[in-house]
Amino acid sequence: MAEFEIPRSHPRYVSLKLRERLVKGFEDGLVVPQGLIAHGRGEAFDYLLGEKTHEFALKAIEAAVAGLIYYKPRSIISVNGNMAALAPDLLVQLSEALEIPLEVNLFYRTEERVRRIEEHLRAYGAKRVLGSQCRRARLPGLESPRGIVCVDGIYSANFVLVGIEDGDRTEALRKAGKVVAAVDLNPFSRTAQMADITIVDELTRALKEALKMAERLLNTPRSELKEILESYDNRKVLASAFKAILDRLTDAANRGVVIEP
Ligand code: PTJ
Repeated sequence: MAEFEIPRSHPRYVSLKLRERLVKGFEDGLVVPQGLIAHGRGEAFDYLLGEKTHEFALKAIEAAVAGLIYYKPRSIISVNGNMAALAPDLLVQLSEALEIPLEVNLFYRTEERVRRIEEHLRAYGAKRVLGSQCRRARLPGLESPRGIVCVDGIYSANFVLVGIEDGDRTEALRKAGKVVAAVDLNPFSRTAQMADITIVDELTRALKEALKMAERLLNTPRSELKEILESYDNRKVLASAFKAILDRLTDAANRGVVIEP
């Protein structure tokens, strides 16, 4: 692809940079073409949400990080092509800060892509990555080869963080008895609806907040982590996400303006 530098002054700089990362990820064999389409759907929902991290997302991020710490050593961060292309640095930082492994787990799985994504994460400093070399098992309820997971990773985990994920797998993980936290900009999606903890936010924004949250929660007593998890109400969080979209649309419908000239 021809080199094109997006000027920092561009009003949509952040969004365009994320697109570039995905396109580069596609060219490097990390991202599938379907991942580019998935990103577009995410962008549309991000517009509706006003492209910011809402209070309801922070609540979900707090619960997700509390869960990752509480369920250690049986927690894991599942990484697909889009996540690896968009936020390799943040994923590695979170994995290192929490001492929780990353597992490359793909919807459109090929061994070559698993290996590439793993190498990509290692190039960003990941020390705990599962994927190509692990002892394998099959997640019940998912057709081959999508259900291939690592025995010492997702298969035996009690808590799984997923992002930009297909609904089928979230459902299969839930059926396998795992607590699932999901990052998904679309609160209507199967993943958003099926997860125990739904972070309705853009992946890179959510991970930045998760890192701050990790710093705060790492030394929190287990009893408090448990309390955060027990008092968390995903229905309420999802309802707030729908309401945020509704309020923004109502305001736009009343005024006909969303960008002040
Ligand atoms: O790398 P693979 O093989 O595992 O495949 C990855 C894709 C993304 C192709 C696969 O998981 C897929 O098809 O996902 P879906 O069913 O299109 O769902 C993706 C969801 O993530 C949609 O609800 C999008 O709105 C949402 N989404 C897209 N980009 C982002 C996002 N959510 C948060 N942050 C984003 N940047």
